Amino acid sequence: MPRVLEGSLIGTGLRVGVVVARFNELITRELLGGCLHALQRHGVHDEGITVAWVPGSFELGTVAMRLARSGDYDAIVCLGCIIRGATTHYDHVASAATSAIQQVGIQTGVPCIFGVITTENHEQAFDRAGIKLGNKGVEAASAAIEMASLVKQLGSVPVKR
Ligand code: INI
Repeated sequence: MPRVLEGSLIGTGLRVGVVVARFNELITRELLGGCLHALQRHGVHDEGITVAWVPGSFELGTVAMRLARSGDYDAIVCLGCIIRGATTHYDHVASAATSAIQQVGIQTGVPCIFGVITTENHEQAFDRAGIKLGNKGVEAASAAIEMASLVKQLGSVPVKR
């Protein structure tokens, strides 16, 4: 029989840091609401949840890294909304946020979830914040719980190199 490792969706006892960008706040508040609701439904207690607001998605990685390095969290969720405008600013913010968030997980071993919507316009963003196509914050919450649970199981897998 193969050894199969798979995270559960049971959040009881987990500590989760949620970093949320204020830019496009009308949308990111919906992501935050969906995320917190989903964490609670999966059993994560309020005392286990910390929410930190940052100015924009560009700043998500900095605060996520700080929380991850504190050793106080089993997973970090980053929530943001980047909407393409007439300038190239979108591309810079989107690629910087993406790679910073990825680096948090890789460098610290604490799962850091990419709950950032990247769209062409506001309508598409609202669709992904609960109007039509689900809520990215809900998806991010369950990914955080699954990854936190999986990483706990990986504690029993020895590191050799
Ligand atoms: N931040 C976002 O979260 N979404 C955006 O769409 C966005 N745009 O388009 O400019 C944005 N910019 C702000 C950026 O994240 C930083 O907060 C700012 O540049 C200060 O460092």
